[in-house]
Amino acid sequence: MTDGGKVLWTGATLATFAAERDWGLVADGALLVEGGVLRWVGPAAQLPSGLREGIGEVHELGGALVTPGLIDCHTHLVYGGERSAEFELRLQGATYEEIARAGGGIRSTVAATRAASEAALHALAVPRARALMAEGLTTLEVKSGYGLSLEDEAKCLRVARQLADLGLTVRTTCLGAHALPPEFEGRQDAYVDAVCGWLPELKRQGLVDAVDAFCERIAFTPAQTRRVFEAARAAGLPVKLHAEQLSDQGGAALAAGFDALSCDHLEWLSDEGVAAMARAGTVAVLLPGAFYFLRETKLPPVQALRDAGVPIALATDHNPGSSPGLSLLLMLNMACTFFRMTPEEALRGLTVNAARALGLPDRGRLAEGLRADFCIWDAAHPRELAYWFGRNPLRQTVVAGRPRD
Ligand code: DI6
Ligand code: FE
Repeated sequence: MTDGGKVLWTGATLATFAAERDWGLVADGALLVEGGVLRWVGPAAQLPSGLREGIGEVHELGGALVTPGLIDCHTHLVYGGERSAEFELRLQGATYEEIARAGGGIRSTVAATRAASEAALHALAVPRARALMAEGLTTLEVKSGYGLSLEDEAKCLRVARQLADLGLTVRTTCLGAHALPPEFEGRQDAYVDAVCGWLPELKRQGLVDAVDAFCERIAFTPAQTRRVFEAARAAGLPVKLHAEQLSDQGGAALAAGFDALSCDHLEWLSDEGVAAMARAGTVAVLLPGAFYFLRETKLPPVQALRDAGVPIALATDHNPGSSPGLSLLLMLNMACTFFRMTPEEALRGLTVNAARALGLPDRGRLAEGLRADFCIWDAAHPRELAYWFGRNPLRQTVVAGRPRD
């Protein structure tokens, strides 16, 4: 294909998400792509004649469904080892928090990640990314947080950045404040100081797009989280927060005060938290995989978020402890079954609102001027993507206008 040339994709049902509500469905639709960007989107019969000139390639889609490329805006994809033994312990009655407090949990993944070379971590991360790509992933966020030293965090972030070579956009987030590493036992504040000190260096190395923290009883306090956010602000980096996952710490309101891109998990989010997020325009990232795998019963306040107009995104939260899953389509189904989101809200959560949670206004919808990242599905209506589970109707993914295998 000639890279800059015009390519027409036609004969499709488009789920454009062009408006604030509803699918933005276009029957018998067409997409005109030029230079990796959507040049025109609409009913094929209305393609202006001036734009028809010079089309070098036409793909007839025979009634397939086209959606924006899927975006996983919250993962911990780069790590060593796995935690199936901990899964067994939980089945025998131990809780996630008990395991974490006993030095298992995140800390065991930290040991395995520190012991792994960059090449080994890359070899482990590639099949995970490929599993997500098999269901239409085009943009991936990856957090550090299993290295917990400047050197090991940088190692993981470099591995994450390398995944872009697979044909993805990768955004990286420093989650140094994820857990306390063993060498800082009893010196939590000193560790927070260290994390704050890494941010300018990671930024200088071009390894980080945002900063996250785990604000929780078993992790970092709101006061410590605030210090991390102040350091992020000083380094010119936007923030996100693992907030209100296991208890209400007031983390969402704190993060909103720093104009956070997103607050994630949110099962224990209060009304004040919802209001603060609405005021700041912070996206609520819901993580049904972790909810499911930890057998949580407290639901995130979806109706309150809707009523307040807080945009809701979804993500896999892929990690070895609380969400060892690699299916975006399953997240759609779970968001509907567990959280009672509509299929339209769920898919919006993996496209438009996920893009917003990453601060990427150039994608997430099918609209003129946006990146030509889209998925072609063997489905008649987009709600089918949330309806089936264990069935993958993806036909083809297109990234910046180019078909990807
Ligand atoms: N919340 C989570 O669910 C993951 N991290 C976090 O802050 C769990 C990470 C792990 O258990 O390894
Ligand atoms: Fe997470």
